Amino acid sequence: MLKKSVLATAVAGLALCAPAMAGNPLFSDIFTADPAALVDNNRVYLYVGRDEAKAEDKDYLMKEWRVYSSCDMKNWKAHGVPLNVQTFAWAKADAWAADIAKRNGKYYFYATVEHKDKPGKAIGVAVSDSPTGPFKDARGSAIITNDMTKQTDISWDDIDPAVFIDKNGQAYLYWGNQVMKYVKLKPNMIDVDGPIHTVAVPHFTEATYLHRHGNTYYLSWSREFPELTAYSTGPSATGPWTYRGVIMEKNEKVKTIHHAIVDFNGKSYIFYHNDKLPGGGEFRRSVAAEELHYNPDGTIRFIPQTAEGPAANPAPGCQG
Ligand code: FUB
Repeated sequence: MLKKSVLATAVAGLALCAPAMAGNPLFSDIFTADPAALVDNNRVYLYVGRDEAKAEDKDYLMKEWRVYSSCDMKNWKAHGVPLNVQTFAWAKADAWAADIAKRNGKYYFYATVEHKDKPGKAIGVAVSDSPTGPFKDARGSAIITNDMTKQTDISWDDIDPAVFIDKNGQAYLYWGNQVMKYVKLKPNMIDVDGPIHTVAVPHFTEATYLHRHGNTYYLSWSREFPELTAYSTGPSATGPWTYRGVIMEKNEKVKTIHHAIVDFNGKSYIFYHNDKLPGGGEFRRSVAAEELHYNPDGTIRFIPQTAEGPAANPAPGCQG
C-alpha cells in the first residue's frame, strides 16, 4: 500500500506533467461570445467578443475583442486585446461579432460596432501586420453603415460581418440581421466594389458564415430565435444555394449561437457560443468548439455540443 505522502507527491507530479486540457467552454476566466477564426502558419487563431454584463443586466455589455491561439485545438494561449471599440474613432459602443481574413501579409478584421453619428450598427475594418494585433482602423470610417441598406427598419440589421476570399482572389463581405446581404470587396479589402445584394435563405436571423471545403461553398447562418445553426451549399461564393439543414441545436439559456468554421491540421472544426460557464446566460456567453465532419457527399453531419470539445490535434512544427 502507498503511503499517503508518496501518493500525494505522485498525484502532484502527474498534475504538473499534464497539459492544460481545455474542454468546453474553452475559457473559464471571462465570458466570451461570437467566435471568429483564422488558420495561419499552422496555428489556429480564435477571436471572441468579451461579454462584460453582470448577471442582473438586461443587455449586452461588450467593449473589446480578445484573441487566443492554439497548436492543437486543446491548449489555448491568450494574446490579450488586439482591438476595442475605441480603435474606431467614429464608433461609440458595442464590440459585437467580427470576422478576419489575411491578404498580402496583412490581417483584416471586420467588426460590428454602434456608430457615433449615423444611427444604428455599422461595420468597421481594422488592419494589422500580425494576427494578434494591435489592429488600427484601416479606413477612418465605416465600410457599411445602417443608411446603406433599406431592407428593414431595424437599427441592428448591419451586423455580423463574414469575410471570404475566393480562389480567384475576389473577396466578399457577407453580413446582416433579418436579411442576409453581401457585397464584393476591392483587392485593397477596405472598399466595397459594386452593389449590395441580398440572399434568401430559410429563417435567416444573423451570424452568416461562408467557407469552402473542396470545391463546395458552404453558407451557414443562425436561423430562428432561439437560434439553430443551419447551412446551404453551392457551386460558387454567391450560390445558387441549396438548403441542407440544421447542424447544431439551439442553446438552453441563451438565444444566440454565433459560429465560425475552419479546417486545421487535417480536420474541420466549428466554434460557437453557449451558456455553459457557471453564471452564464443571455448576455454572459462562453465560446466552445467541436470537430465537424463532412459526409462523403459533402453534407455536414449534425454536431452535438459536448463538454469534452475536440480531441488534441497537434500541428507539426507549431509550438507554444
Ligand atoms: O454579440 C452580439 C450579437 O449577438 C452578435 O452580433 C450576434 O451574432 C449575436 O451573437
